[in-house]
Amino acid sequence: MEPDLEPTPPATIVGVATGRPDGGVAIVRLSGPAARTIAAAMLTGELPEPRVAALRRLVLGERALVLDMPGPRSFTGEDVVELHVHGGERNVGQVVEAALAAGASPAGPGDFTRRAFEHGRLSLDQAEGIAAIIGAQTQGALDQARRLVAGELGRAVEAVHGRLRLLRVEVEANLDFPEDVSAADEARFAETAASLRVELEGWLARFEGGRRARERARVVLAGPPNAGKSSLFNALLGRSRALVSPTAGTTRDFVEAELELERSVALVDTAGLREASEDAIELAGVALGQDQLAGADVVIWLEGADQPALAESERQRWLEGADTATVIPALAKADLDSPRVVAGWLSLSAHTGAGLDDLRRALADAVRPGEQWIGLARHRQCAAEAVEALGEVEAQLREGLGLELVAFSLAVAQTRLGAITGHTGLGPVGEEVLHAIFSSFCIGK
Ligand SMILES: Nc1nc2c(ncn2[C@@H]2O[C@H](COP(=O)(O)OP(=O)(O)O)[C@@H](O)[C@H]2O)c(=O)[nH]1
Ligand SMILES: [Mg+2]
Repeated sequence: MEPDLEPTPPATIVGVATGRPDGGVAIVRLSGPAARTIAAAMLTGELPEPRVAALRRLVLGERALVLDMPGPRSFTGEDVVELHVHGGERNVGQVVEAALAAGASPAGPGDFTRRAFEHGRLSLDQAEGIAAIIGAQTQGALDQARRLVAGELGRAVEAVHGRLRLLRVEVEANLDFPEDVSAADEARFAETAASLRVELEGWLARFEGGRRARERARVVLAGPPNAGKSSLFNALLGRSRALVSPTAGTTRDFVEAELELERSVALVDTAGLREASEDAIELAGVALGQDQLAGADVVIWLEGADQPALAESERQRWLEGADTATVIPALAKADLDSPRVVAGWLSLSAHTGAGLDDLRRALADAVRPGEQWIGLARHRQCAAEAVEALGEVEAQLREGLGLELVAFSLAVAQTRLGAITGHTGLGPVGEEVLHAIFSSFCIGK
């Protein structure tokens, strides 16, 4: 039998592009080779002229504003038809049912965006940017997501990727004639690989700044019981949010509130840290406080000026879990007569407000994101793997291991870097990567 050489055409999918619960209008979107035929079958009249919205009556009785966007100049790159209908679960459900009855298949999560990627309308990082816009919780996250969609990261990746490709091609061109490669050529290869690695290492550092700009920084108040943490927490917020009492062990849970500095941060008050308590609830509070320390970006370490100094080793032991945080040490209750002072520590009074401006300034400095750039966790991972492969290239050249290995490591670097945009130049991006990205979308996107 003759093998069937015709590839099966992709299914035409239907999904609701607007959110749930519905607003006044819902958009039912069709994409695929049969989008226009299916839409035409759902309408009583003709499809409107391409890219011109027109009101039509649907066979099922509902009216729709219809928009026909023939491919390839559409979001997915395929023929797309949008039906803007009234919202309402029952109504919209019936419109979708009518499309299914006319031959459409239900869209899965991210299917429209995935088709856009597959037809070259979007790169992977832009598709991730769309998901990031939808999920953005902070202004920093939204700004970065928009920059991703605008293609800023993708363009930078393409530039470095192009230089990497040139180097690989040059090395590969010499594979058959290794005797023609001089030491000077090898030194030049190593130099180019090193400069690409340094550039990507710079990205890694700036990706971290980007992450900090996207996420709200966590500032955790910690220290022994009765230091004045809850009083300071309330004073910084300008209102009584946490309980204050002369009885040590009053704060048992942690309390969190938003504090506006240059940008808003999460300020967290914790139970005082001490081991000697017999009280199970207080001990549980101490454990919660330690969890908070582990997730802290900044720790305000507070001791009362009226309290005996804690041994440095004990302080360090409490702060062990907060190893990546910036620690700002401070003494509270500076208004008391002859209080303790420690060089390099802030002196504060929650009662008089003394030193609070200095503390606010120190906090704002500590949470300022620094040089920042867009780069989600997957991008960071890809760039880190490319850096590693370039390191191998340098080592292989240094040790004279042969150009085959060098060419292989360069191909690895090129593939890893290209995986950011999905354009590796060396074969397709793995299905598991695509699945992980697009399955995080909602249906209809
Ligand atoms: N004089 C003075 N007393 C304070 C100050 N801050 C807190 N205190 C007192 O210290 C005790 C413990 O305060 P609290 O905020 O509950 O400490 P925490 O256990 O660290 O949360 C309370 O009696 C407070 O009134 C301050 O700035 N000046
Ligand atoms: Mg307290």
